[in-house]
Amino acid sequence: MKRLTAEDLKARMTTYINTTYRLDVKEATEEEVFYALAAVVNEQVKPLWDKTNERYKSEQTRQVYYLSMEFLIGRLIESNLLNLGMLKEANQALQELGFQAEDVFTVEQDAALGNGGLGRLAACFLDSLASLNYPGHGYGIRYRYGLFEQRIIHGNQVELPDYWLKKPYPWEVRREEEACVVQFQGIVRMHQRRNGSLEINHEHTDKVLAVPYDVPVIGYENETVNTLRLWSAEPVSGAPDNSGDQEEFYHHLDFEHSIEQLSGFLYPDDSSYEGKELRLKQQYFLVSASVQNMIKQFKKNYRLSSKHFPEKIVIQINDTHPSLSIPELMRILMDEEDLGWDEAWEITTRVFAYTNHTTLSEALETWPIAMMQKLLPRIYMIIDEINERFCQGIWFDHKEKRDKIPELAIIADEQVHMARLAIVASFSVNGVANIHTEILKKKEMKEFHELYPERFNNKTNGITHRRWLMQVNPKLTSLIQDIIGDQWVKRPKQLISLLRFQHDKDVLEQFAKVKNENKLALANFIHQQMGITVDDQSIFDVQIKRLHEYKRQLLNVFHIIYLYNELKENPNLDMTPRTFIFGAKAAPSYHLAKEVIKLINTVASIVNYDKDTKGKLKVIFLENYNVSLAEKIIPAAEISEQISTASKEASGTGNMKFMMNGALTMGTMDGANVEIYDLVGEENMFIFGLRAEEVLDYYQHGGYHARDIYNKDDRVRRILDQLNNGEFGTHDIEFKDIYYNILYHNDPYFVLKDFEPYIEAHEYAESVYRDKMKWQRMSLINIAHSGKFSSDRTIQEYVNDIWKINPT
Ligand code: GPU
Repeated sequence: MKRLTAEDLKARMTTYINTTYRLDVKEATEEEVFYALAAVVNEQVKPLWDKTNERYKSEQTRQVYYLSMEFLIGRLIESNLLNLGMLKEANQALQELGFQAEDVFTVEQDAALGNGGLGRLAACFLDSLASLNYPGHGYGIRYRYGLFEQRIIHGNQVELPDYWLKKPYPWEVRREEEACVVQFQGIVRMHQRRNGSLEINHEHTDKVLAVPYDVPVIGYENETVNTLRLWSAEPVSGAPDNSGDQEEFYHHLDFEHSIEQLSGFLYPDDSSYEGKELRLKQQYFLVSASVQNMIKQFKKNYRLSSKHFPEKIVIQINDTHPSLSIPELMRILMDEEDLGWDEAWEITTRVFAYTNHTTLSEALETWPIAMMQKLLPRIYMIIDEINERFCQGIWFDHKEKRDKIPELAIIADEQVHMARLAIVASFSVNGVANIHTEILKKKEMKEFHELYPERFNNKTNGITHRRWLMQVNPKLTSLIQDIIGDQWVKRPKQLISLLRFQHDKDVLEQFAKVKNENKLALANFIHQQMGITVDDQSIFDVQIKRLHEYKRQLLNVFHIIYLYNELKENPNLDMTPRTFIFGAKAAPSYHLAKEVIKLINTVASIVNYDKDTKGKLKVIFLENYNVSLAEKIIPAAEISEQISTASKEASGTGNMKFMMNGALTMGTMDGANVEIYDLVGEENMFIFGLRAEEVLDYYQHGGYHARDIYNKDDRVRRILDQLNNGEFGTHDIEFKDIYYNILYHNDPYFVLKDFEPYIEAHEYAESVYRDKMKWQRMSLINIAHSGKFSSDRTIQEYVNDIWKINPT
């Protein structure tokens, strides 16, 4: 396929603008130019997309389907251009047409169809699948409202709806011919057939039409275009014939409205679980439409009987959110394909693989039996049977585990335990970083691991280096290319050749220069957004991620308050200036998390305007943290805060993005930080705090004594008292909840316990920063080792160990 030059792009965009808007280019707005550019991209994509699909069909390719309630894809214009090999050309074309590329790109709304790490991981995986030529597609929900837009008003988070579809979304194609019906509620009747098998009639159901919208997933310079298929909920039929009857008509409108709620909004909870019925409906809506669609395509394109399904299809479920796909496949195989239980089970258990993303108990999904039975009667019957057979199997074949049945059973204490269902039915169960997988095997899923050791495996997360290095940091990318060429683009581990330059002062200076330019750009952005001037010579210390107690933004704030107190006592303190940058959304119902946002903003409002700090301390809370904002911040970061309570962060993926952009990790031995440590060594990052075993040990023995630290450590006592006595805040109750949580609930996330080591790690980091060359060397070593964290490596491991698919 011929790549378009800047001239070609200009010509095509001009034609589009002339004919569609009947305008000259110079009269066009950024928005019109954006749609013109997107149209040109789509023109390029169309034949590649068709060809990819034809190839999969004609070669009867084995394919993987990634089922996920979240795909946090962000903006696509730049990554689509990059992957088509046209990003530079597009930048040039836009400039020559008299537009600022950035202003054109930002017309596109972020598709925020995800909360955080789990959803962004799904997006990176799709990029890697396509870029490595693998036949793999995503199935998700086309939420009309994505993750809420955050405003900060008087320091508080305020949530606004994210109506991202207000303007047409240029990347999606509605595919009405692929629509299908999803059924809820109703009555299940069973008849014994003459041959003894059961006939199932599921009647009087509520029916919803699932209509797919397809988004192309473009591989990097390889002509592969896979599909992200997002389902939208619609009424099965229009208004009734007798719509002359007003009453009836209004009733119908209410009904339509209730159906459209199904794909109405994304639940804003990250790593936490809420047992809301609408969420359960969303989950079944996704999996039923997706599994029906897979079977339909399989039959149409492969002309094989359903027995051959596991040879051609593997389904990866992204946490337990889509785990109802298991009983849904059983249902279709038995009730619609007329297979018996054993045959259906044999097929099902060869198809599913499950990824676990957390050990936090508050995130493990369980659904009340009553709710599931009412909403999904047939599905519940099937889960009940799976459970019955599973428990029988333990009773008879694993006598040694009889007493463990209550903690193994899928249905127990009035609840359906989704992780247990997923483990029992999947041929593979994986965690997302070594330490996380080990904790699953030894603690949370110990009993299951003993039953099925062969199912458990690790797949350390990754990020696409195309977006998170090449797209977001063009300066660093071209510097790396100047130094080691571009082999690493296709083989990111080749970044390791940078190591040869770790003592090359000239090279280190060049890296420093790039970082400084990126810092300046971020400083300008901050100024323009918030009117605050930050010192571009200060250390840019960044923590951007969802707000959670376990991620310990609070520890970060305590450090800032400590520095502020020091400066107040000694305004002439010799301290390298710091800029602390935060971005974080809190789940709307998560009170303590919102308090921490308020605290960060309150500290900012005090510190930033206090003359005694002499500009040495700045605290910036950037509102509405999302993928596009991350893309601006990460290239400019120098310290990457990855400070979760050890054992709590399954992997983290932000840590990898920062490392790849040359920031040094300030972190606990948690999640994938441990694997960064294994690569770069303790001398090239700042490790501090309790280890996972210590934390787990404390939990087993009822925690530690937070109060002792309060009593002994003046710095800690001062900070907590400041929170309690209203020194921060406009009225004196503002931060009491945080105070009480630490002292009266015994600091469940070990903030005080890790305070001193954290302060020391920061002091050490500051001392290293004074030695510019040393810092740059550490930074270079981090970039050099970051290739391991390309999601290309992760995907290759899924392919080799789980999916067994072939590149085309
Ligand atoms: N994660 Br469970 C989410 O982002 N949302 C969730 O609901 C659950 C987990 C995250 C983990 O917290 C993070 O450590 C991990 O890197 C990410 O999933 C991707 O695996």
